[in-house]
Amino acid sequence: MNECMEVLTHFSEVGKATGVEPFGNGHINTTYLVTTETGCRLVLQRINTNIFPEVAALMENVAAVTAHIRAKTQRDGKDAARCTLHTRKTDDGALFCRMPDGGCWRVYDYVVDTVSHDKVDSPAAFEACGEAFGYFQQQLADFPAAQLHTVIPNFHNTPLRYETFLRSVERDAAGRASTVQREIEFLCERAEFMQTLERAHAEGRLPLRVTHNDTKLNNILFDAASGLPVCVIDLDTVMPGYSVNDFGDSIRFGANTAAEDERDLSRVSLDLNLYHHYARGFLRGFGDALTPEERALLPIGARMMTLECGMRFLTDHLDGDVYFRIHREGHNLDRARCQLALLADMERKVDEMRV
Ligand code: ADP
Ligand code: GN1
Ligand code: MG
Repeated sequence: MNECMEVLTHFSEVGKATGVEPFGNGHINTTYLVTTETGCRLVLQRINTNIFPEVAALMENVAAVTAHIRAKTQRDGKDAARCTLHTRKTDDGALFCRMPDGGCWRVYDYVVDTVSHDKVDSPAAFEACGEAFGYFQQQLADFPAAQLHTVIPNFHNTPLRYETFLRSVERDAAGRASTVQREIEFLCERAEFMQTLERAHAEGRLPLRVTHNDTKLNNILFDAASGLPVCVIDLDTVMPGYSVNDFGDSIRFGANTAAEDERDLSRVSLDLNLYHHYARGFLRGFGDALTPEERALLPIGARMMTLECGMRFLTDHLDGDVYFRIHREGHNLDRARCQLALLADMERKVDEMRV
């Protein structure tokens, strides 16, 4: 925590910090909740520079996207105070602070009177979440995509993720490949399916848009009183992408009857009721901007993100847990198995997943 105090001296306008505690359940950055002597709360984050080496570019994206959302919300006459993240500047006027050890830190205002969830509260709340992520895309539909830096190239290019996975199997850095043959085969059998969205894009059926790319339930803040979404957060991966993947990532996390890392696979399945609630909200939030072809591909997006995420977890397990933060031995393998079990259930339910 001393490290945090040291960092905060470069953000002197926030005042004297009286409390710092670890915060949130993200897998990537290191997040702290800071309380100051005036009772103000802030979110202090050490940005994971292994994953985001271009921090200046990343923060330019965040600044541009949040400015766009804030301006639109104000124009629509809605409450702009909590609609998006607000970045505090350093004493030098920068969007982040680089410390002598190379650590890069940023400070956001804590979005007041909000909570985040790792589990869906109710079908209605999940539907509202779909609406919020759909609306997020609608708000960014006229954002000049060329202005965005590509912070992680090919982030949701599933066929390329597959090639990376195969290289990890080959390299077998942690000596684990022989213990996960079943999972490796499961993924290899779906190599053809992995091309679906890239092919649709190449054929002009799936446009590139400015998307969030990490639409997990805990990347949205809900109003503590009403339970309704107020703010989409974790904007690090806002880049050109496919609408259907934003839909899919929310589904694989929120419409799973079990947690993302559930070990008892008999508890893992797609909750079709939640799925359709989310879809309804997403369509409403997106409005007319979503094309009929995109709409038809939404169920593929759900399967694709579940498959890709499972493959990424398994890749990291094979690599020796170098990407996602883990909290126990074999954690990435548990996460991977859970995603693959969820995908298998989705495959059984394809007919019922049409929207
Ligand atoms: P990660 O990339 O590690 O997922 P996030 O930016 O999503 O990091 O932050 C982790 C968690 O911290 C979020 O899931 C949320 O619970 C909480 N959080 C982040 N920023 C804010 C904020 N400005 N106000 C309130 N809570 C926040
Ligand atoms: C990471 O940062 P967080 O925890 O919201 C990851 C997502 C994965 C997700 C799986 C930058 O999201 O892509 O889908 O874990 N973010 C990055 O839970 O890789
Ligand atoms: Mg997050």
